This record gives sequence, structure tokens and C-alpha cells, in this order.
Amino acid sequence: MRRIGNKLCWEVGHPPGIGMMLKSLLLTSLLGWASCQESQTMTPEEKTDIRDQIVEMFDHAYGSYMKYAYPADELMPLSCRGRVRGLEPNRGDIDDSLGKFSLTLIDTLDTLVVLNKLDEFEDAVRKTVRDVRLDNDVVVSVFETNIRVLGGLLGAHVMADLLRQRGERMQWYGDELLHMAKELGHRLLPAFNTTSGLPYPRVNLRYGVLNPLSRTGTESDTCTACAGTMILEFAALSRLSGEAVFEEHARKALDVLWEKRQRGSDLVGTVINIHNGDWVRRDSGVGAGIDSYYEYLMKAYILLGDNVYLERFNIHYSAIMKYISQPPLLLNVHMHNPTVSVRSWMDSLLAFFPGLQVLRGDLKPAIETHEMLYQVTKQHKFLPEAFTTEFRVHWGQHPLRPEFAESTYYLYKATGDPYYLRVGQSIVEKLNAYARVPCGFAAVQDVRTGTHEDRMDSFFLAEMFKYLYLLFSEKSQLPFDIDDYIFTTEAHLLPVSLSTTQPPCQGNNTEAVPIAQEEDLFTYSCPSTQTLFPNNPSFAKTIRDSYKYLTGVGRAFHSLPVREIELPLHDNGMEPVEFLKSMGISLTPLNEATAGETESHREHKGVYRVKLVAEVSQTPEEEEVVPHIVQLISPPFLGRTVLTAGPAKFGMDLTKQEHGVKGSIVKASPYTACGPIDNAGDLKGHIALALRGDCMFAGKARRLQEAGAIGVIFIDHREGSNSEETPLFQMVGDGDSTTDISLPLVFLFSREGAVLTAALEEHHNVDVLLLPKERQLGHDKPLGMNIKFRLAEEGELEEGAARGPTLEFVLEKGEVLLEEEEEEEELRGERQSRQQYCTTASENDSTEPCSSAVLSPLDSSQSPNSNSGPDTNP
Ligand code: DMJ
Repeated sequence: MRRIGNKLCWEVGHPPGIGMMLKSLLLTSLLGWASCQESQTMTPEEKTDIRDQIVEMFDHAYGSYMKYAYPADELMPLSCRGRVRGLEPNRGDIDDSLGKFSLTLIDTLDTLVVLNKLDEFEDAVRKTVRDVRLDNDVVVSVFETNIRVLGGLLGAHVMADLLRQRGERMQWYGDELLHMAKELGHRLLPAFNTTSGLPYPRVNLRYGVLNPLSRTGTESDTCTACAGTMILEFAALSRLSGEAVFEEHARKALDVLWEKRQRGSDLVGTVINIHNGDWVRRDSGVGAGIDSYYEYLMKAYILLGDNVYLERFNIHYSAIMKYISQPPLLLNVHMHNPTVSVRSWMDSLLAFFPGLQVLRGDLKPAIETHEMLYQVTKQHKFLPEAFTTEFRVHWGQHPLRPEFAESTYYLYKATGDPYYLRVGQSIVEKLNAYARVPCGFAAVQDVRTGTHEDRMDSFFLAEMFKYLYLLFSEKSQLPFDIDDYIFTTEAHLLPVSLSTTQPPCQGNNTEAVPIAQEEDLFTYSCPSTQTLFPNNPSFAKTIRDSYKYLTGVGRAFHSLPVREIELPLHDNGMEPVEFLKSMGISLTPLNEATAGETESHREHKGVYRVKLVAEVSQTPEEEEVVPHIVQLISPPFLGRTVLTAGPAKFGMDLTKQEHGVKGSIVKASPYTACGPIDNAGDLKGHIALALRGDCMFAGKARRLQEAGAIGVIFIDHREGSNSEETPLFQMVGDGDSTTDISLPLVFLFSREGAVLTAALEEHHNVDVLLLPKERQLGHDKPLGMNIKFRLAEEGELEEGAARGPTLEFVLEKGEVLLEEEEEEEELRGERQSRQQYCTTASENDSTEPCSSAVLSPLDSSQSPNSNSGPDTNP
């Protein structure tokens, strides 16, 4: 047992680890301190109002699910019906959560108890016991089924048992939920049948993994979080059921991940080979792909009291704080070369991390990162799935994820600062304003457009409402002592008393080898008010205040030194500032910005000195997405059907191919191109069509390249997506080198993809041209000027004129006009031979009606944008 000063970190009667972080760290004592804080207070009445509002919202969401969707797995809140796997278009790997086991009902059970809806809970448990089958012939994600369904059953069993023991309710309950949990545990176990002990990512609930009827078992990789997020549920199942096998398997998987950590950096990668334990993706962060692995090490220690988990967590945590944390940012690095960030964007899943930092007692970075996330939500209403280091949208989807609410709850518990109640209030208001629909709450397809998606994931009911309700509730208002429980990653409640329940098998404990590590104040202990806030009741506010204006337009997150550039004047008759302004670049003359400059510098003839206000082109995320097209050129289309497409950051650069890439299209088999390609013979020399989802774009591209395809058109699996409503993005690689991929790759949203597949079905032979939109055949370019910028070499300009980098711009109008004319000639020739093209600029064809399938080009409001989907989500 360890101490901070004289303060015990857990309460008398509990062995080490039990409830430690929850009872003391989380933090009754801090609330006492917090009450003296002068921050925006919230009256008890206001808190009650908001809590009532949250209950009303829950009723709307859960009521809609039960009314329109149950017994289906999920509600489709726009169609007001249930989502049944196989009856709706396949959405790829997202659908692996759906096992025809009334997912949302099970995921919601213990939320009903937290919200004091005990009648509804009893009724829902009866329905679960009566209706739910766990032996369906469905391939499901092991990770999702574990955290949502097994966790849901266990959390509900624990609550049912509690109510039964009180003698008022649930007297009929005979541990049925625990029996179901045990059955499900056994159905997941075949996934662990690998030489390494790392689980397969998917399992067939009826046939397991290796059975020929299972339709799974060909995968070789899994994500780190997928393998490392089993221990809480599996250990709880073992300890409640008396069967050791579950805890043993989960612990073995954690042992493998620990063994495979990069010994130099103590970081782990994102994807690992389940057979040989080699890292498949070596980028390392705290968000998508890894997140709950770290969470479960810390919480396994809290739940099970085993020091090994804490020691491992602490070593990883030091590495995270050394390499990944750049407060307030958390940026992925390469696990072998951790001093270099591999991304300039963050994903929304990392929003859970401040909550974990609270459990670890590291409040300062938790407050900083949380504040940064809050600023992002203020700017975009919700946390986009991915956003850049300058807080622009990188991927605009928001599936009503709860992680930000979760961290807000932990920070409020830790600081008692009513500021966090205001943050919670803003979450509630935004959900009502922007996600509420008549049949529930709908995910946001793109935070920039506010369009909805027909999905309401079960975690919205399992997690979001729990954290929001708890945020606005006093301990005394809850039906049980919340501090006796730990939240799983899906916010299911497991009792910390499990740590006193010995594992059924004592012989296989993970060995506690003492691990040398740097220790700090909180390595083995929980924080105290005195340590964290010595004489500084405004602790949290002081930290937050430095991050208040993070997302101001054109402002980087840290103050950059003023960069000077010198803009030489050329004899073009235009003022450079005016000229650049016309291009959307805003510059401030240095004499307004800097005092104390010598006149000679300011007035040098031919050189205009400016301060670079916006760091244009400095960061990769600012890159403009160059719209591409898929143009159908064989009869009867003859170039009239033009589909707007997104480019890829890897593979062949189509902007450098003068005439694009032409070929006839063939559908890949399997369509997702995630397994061995069956129809290599058909694909050879053709452009492959492949469905997005299930595995990485890069993996698909490699397989199709090997099969002999000459290009790939990826088609979105998200039903109804289209380029008019969703900004284009650039596909990104898999985090490793993609230089081996030389194919041209483009991406079509599903509505455009449907045009192409319909064309293929009808005409069998469809030739297409892949090229940047601006080079669309038959589409005249407006005449313009070619502008070149270059940085002058030091000393290249007249002596004394150039101090520091110098930007030169040259207008080359005449030369370009000549090229334009040549191109015009070429196009005219092509037009004559093809007879007709649909383009407004074409003189000959202006009377030809455009095919209805011609999709409008991106308008200027959509371009430029730099929206690429996170590469963890192909
Ligand atoms: C939840 O299912 C879990 O929190 C999981 O760990 C990852 N995130 C989703 C919700 O965003």
C-alpha cells in the first residue's frame, strides 16, 4: 500500500487497488475544495433542470429504439425503423457490431439503472432473457461484442443482483444475464485460438473461427485496442462465473502486446499480426486503434488490484507524455522513431484520454487537452471524427461519440469546477439542436454541412446519457454508490469489489516482474488536493485560460514567431498585396506590424516586405484536395457522364499524367478487396472497382495491383453519401510506406458509385477516364495567368534587399495563353472525333442536353478543403 504524505489512497477495508482511483482520487475531497471556487456557478435548480432535460432526451432516444427498432440491433432514426444486418446495404466493418442480438437493448440496460428507471430496467431485462439469442450465424467483431454485449450483460447482471438483494425488485431474477454472458464468452473464445494468443478480430457466433461454415478466420491482423480491450469483461466474467479460462485468455493477449512494445520508445503500434505478433502499422497514438488498450491497463489495476497492470500502464504513460503529448495536442508518432509526428491531425476517439489522465492523477495535461477539445466543439458544434492541429475539419463525420462527455464528467469529478457543468450543458444543447430528429438522435454525416446519417449507435445510449446524467447528479441522487464501480470502455459498470474475488485459477497470474521506471508523484498513488492545488484554487481555470482562443481564425495553437518574407515587385503593374489578396492570401505590410524597422528595409525599391499572417502551405493538412473525375467515355456515354471523385495521397499522381488513365472497369471479387482476389484474370489490364470498408485503402490497392489492375475506383460503403453534400477528401495510406503502390486511385461517394455500377450492369463494357477535374475532356479552362512562386536564395537579390527567405512571384501570361491555344486545338480535334461532349463552354455542343447523371462540380464553397478520412477507417 502506498501513500502520498499521510494520505491513504484507498479507503480502509479495501486491499491495494480497490476503488482507489474512484473513492479518493475521484474525489470527494476535491469537491470540498472546489466549492470555494469562484467560477461560473450553477444553481441546484438549474442542475436539476438540465438533468431532467437529459432524462427526456434519453426517453426520446430509447423510446424510439423500442418503438421503431426493437428487436433489431440498432435504430435508423431517419427511416424510423430497425437496422437488420443483411437487410440494409452493407456498411463494411461498422456492421460487425450487429449480431442480431438486440445490441442497443443490451448496451442500454445498466444506463436504465443509473437514470433510476428501475421499472424500465426490469422490463428490459425480461425482454433480454426472453428474446435475445446469442447463437446467430453472424460474423461479429470480437472487440465490439465484448465491450458492448458482454459488458452490457455483465453490467446489467451486477445491477440486477444489487436490486434483487435489496429485496424490492427483481426477485424473479435467477442470474439469467450472467448465464447469457457465460454463453457469449464461450462463443468469443474461439477467436483466441491463435499461436500468439492475440485474438482474431472477428468470430462467427454460431460457427466460431476455423469451422468452414464460419465465413471468417482469414484475417491476419487486428488492432491493438481490439486485442487489448478484453481484460475487464473477461476477468469479471471469470470471477463471477468461476471459470478461469476467460481471464487467462485476456491476460495472455495483454502479455503479448506488452512483450511486443517497442523497447526503445515503450510505445505500441496500431495494428498487429495475430499469428506472429509483428507490427503491421507502427504509428502510435492514444486514439483510434490503441485507445482502450491503455485504458484497460489502468482500469485492470483498479478492478483487479494487480500491480503488473499499473506498472505497464505507467511505463506506457511516461512514453505517451514524452512523445505523443504536446499539450494540448496528442499527436501520433512512429513507434520506432517517436520524436517525429506522423500526422498533423487528431481523431475524436482520443477525447477519452483526459478522463484517463484524471484517473492517473495527471490533471494539468487533462485540463489542457480537454479545453482544446472544447474549443473544437465550439467551432464545429461537435468533435469531427478527425481534425487538424489547427482545428480544421479533417474528417467531418460525428457519430454521436461520448468520449468528450466522458472526459468532461471525470474533470468535473476531479475539480468540482462548475465550468465543466457548462461544458456538459453545451453538449446537451447541441445534441438537441443538431442531432435530434423525430425518431431519435441521428449521427452527423458532416459537421460542416450538418447533414444527418441514418444511424444511432448503441454507445450513444450506453455511454453518452450515463456520463451526462452523472455529471448533473449528486451522489445522493443515484440509486447506488457510483464510486463502488468502475466504468468499462463502453461505460458498463463493474464492481471494484471484484478485486477481492480471487481469480478462479491462482496458478496463472501474470508475473509481477519489477520493472525499472522513472517514478513521479503519482506513479503509484492518487493525487491529493494539497499536492495538486497548493494555495491555488484557480488551478484549472489558470490552465484553461491559456488555451481559450485556440481556434481563432488563422491562429496557430502556439504563438509562432513572426516570419518575414520579402516580396519582390515585378513589372506587372499590380501591387503585390492587392494581387495576393485577389488570390485569397492576406498579408500585412511589415511597417504596420513591426516597430523599429529601419527605413531602408521598408522602402527598398522593388521589394515589398510583409509579415506572413497565415501560414499558408506550411502544414500538410492545408493542402487543397484536387477534385478528380471518373469520366465515362465509351458509348453511349461518350464523355457526358462525369462523376466527381476524390484523389489519393499515394499511388500514381494523376495531376502529372497529361491524359489521365483510361481503361474499362471490372468489379473486384471480393468487392471489398480485403481478401485474396478471386478474379485476377478478369482484372488484368482493367480498372478495378472496389468497395470501401473492412480494411485499409492501401491494402486493397496492393492486392489489386498484384492482380494486374491498372487503376482502382473505390466506392463508398456509406449509403447515400454524395459529392454534393460531403466535401471531397484524399485517401491516405496505412501509415507505412506506400511507395510500392503505383496505381492511380480515386474515390467515389456511394451515389456517384451507384451510377458507375449501374452503367456496368447495363452495358458490361464501360470505359472510363480517370483524371483531375480541371482536365476533364471537353471542359474548357478559363483563360488565366500562370503564377509561380519561389523562395529566392539568400543573397540572390540586390545586396541588403534580402534578409531571410524571399518570395518571388512571376506572372507568365503570354506563355500560358500559347499553351491554352494548343490545348484548345487538341480538344477541338478530340471533340470532332467523339462528336459530342456536354460542357457549358463547348461551342459546338452547347445545345446538347447534359446527361442527368452528370454531377455538378464542386462549387467554390466546397473547395479548397483538406478533408481526408483517418487512415484507420478505410
Ligand atoms: C465506444 O464503443 C467505446 O467507447 C470504444 O472504446 C470506442 N468508442 C466507442 C464510442 O465512440
